[in-house]
Amino acid sequence: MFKKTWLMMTLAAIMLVLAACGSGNNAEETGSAVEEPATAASEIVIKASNWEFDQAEYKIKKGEATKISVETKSGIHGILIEDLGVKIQSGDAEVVTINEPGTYTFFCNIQCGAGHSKMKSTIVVE
Ligand SMILES: [Cu+2]
Repeated sequence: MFKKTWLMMTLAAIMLVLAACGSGNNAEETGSAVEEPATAASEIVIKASNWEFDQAEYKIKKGEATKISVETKSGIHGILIEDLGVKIQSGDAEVVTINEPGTYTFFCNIQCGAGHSKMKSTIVVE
């Protein structure tokens, strides 16, 4: 855990340096793509542990901006909703609006150990 945090901070520092060097005259645009979680109409929380998600399905209303939060109770996990191209690490959240009803399977996208391949759940949009 500690090592990982250190690595992330180092990477962040490197990115900052690179960004500072390469920004040139479009520095103004930095940060324009940041998500605004406050605009979500509803929220679901996906709790991950070793080695499962707390629910077999999570429900979202179609067309409604929904904040998806990922929390970790044990281990280090994240989710990847392949069909939507959405990736969220534990401790993070993302606001998504899904207009197409259906069942979207997602997986843990971090090699978290022996039960990793069993970490699978679904988001049902209706
Ligand atoms: Cu995993």
